[in-house]
Amino acid sequence: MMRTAVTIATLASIAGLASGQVVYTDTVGDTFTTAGDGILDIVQVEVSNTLDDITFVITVDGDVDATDWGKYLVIIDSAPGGDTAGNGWGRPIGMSQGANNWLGSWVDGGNGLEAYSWDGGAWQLDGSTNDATPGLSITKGGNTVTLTAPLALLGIVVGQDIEFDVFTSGGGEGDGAVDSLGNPGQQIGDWGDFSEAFPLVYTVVPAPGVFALGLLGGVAVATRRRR
Ligand SMILES: [Ca+2]
Ligand SMILES: [Ca+2]
Repeated sequence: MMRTAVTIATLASIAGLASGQVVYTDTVGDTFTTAGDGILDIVQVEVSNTLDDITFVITVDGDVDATDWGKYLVIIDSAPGGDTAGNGWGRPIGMSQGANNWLGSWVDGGNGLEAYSWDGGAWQLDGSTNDATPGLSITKGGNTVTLTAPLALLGIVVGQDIEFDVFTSGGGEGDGAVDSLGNPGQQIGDWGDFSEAFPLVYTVVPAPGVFALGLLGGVAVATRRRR
């Protein structure tokens, strides 16, 4: 009976890993300012994908309905090359290994999300919720902001590893990355300070359900062979 329970727990664990949902946690209280009562302080980000889209569920230590001037940003290295010093919004944030994609979002004025890509010489706006770009969406509620973008729009393919970081920023166009998901320490000391991304790795998994079933099948075979 005990063995059965352990086996089920193991299978559930493997299925969870294979679903492509990864939670990246950050320090609470690692921002230079308490402005916004926690809306700039990242607690965790859950990243997941389907065959078509990638989703970032950003949890912060404040209420984005009550205080809505925060900006929520994602920088991605998805291909060779890229911008080594800037981003789609021209904020003082860089990724020295080369950024290829930028998601910029706001949660006031009805919410909005823009997707940019680096074309080798400049950042190009590829889609926006303001233009009703298919597959691009943003929702918020309580402590979370959820961003979804089509993989094709970002030039990302199933099976590849991407490196990324998620930032919060303020309402001023010159505001930098007040918090970085990848940096457990304080990211900047003042609003306009330039800062560097702390890249994290996410593997864009193929058809999550099928992949999980395949793994479970493999476990079942291995179990039979041991008997
Ligand atoms: Ca934080
Ligand atoms: Ca941080």
